[in-house]
Amino acid sequence: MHELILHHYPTSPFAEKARLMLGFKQLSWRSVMIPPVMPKPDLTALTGGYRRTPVLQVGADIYCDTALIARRLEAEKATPALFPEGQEFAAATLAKWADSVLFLNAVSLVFQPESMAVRFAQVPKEFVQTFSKDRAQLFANGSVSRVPLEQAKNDWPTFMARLQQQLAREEGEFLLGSAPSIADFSVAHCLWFLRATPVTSPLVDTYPEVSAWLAKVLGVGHGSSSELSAEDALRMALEAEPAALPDETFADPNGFHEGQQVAIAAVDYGADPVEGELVFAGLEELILRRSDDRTGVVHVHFPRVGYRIEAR
Ligand SMILES: N[C@@H](CCC(=O)N[C@@H](CS)C(=O)NCC(=O)O)C(=O)O
Repeated sequence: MHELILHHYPTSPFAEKARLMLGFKQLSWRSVMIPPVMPKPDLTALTGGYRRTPVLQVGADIYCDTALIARRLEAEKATPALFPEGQEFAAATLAKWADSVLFLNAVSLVFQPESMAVRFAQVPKEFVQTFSKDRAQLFANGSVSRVPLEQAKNDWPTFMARLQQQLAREEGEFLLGSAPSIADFSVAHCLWFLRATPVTSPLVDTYPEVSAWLAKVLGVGHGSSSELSAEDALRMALEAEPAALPDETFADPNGFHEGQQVAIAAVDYGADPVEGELVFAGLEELILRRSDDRTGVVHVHFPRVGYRIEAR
């Protein structure tokens, strides 16, 4: 059995979502630190160009996006469930809303000048410039643009009031019932992000039921992790064979076929294409086979939803 390897950095909200999901399932994992800005030569040797954070590696299988990382973790250990039985649609849909709408509102609020000044107070000015340029580039080739700060300020209190209202009901301990699900982790990582600076933390802390729920969700912890160098992670990919393909019929609504050379990219942002041979296309997952001198043959996995396939 291969180890679970998370490529991430401490301040990334989506990485926090992945760490919490690992903690929820009480898994052991290896932690590889990646840079928060491009270039990321070790990460992109594994992914073929996907640059977003985090990425999960299991031997020679590379999982992009927390929406799919969640499904891989569910396959690793079924209980407790991230997608509880009978709530599969509600859990995935609420998570998707939080990961897109709620997250982009949080980004606007966190990156407002007053908050940035505090967040980057101890960071050299050159890095702040590099970071701003990198994030402008991240959004340059995708379908979404940043939420204007005024709009985020306008919408945020309504989101929090709705959440507060639901959580205030005695029976609603977590968003979909008595146990956490992926929906809780997707909402929580956005709030965790705002809590990181005193300028934006009141946007969470002034809602007592929300704060109490957030403390419980963050309280699941991160499981047990140990550090791993990027070099060792690449070597582990090189020495491993990709896992067997899913036991599901290859089916693509746009007629892409098994063995076709394609590129796959996120639609929203960070839309850098990854080229390879399409070896699997299912309802939730797309898999590309590609190789790199440093990793050998790897299978790069993407969620179906929110990613597009192009012929090459
Ligand atoms: N839908 C993706 C979004 C990931 C995402 O936006 N990650 C941010 C960090 S929280 C990112 O990649 N920022 C640029 C970077 O880390 O290079 C997921 O669920 O993993």
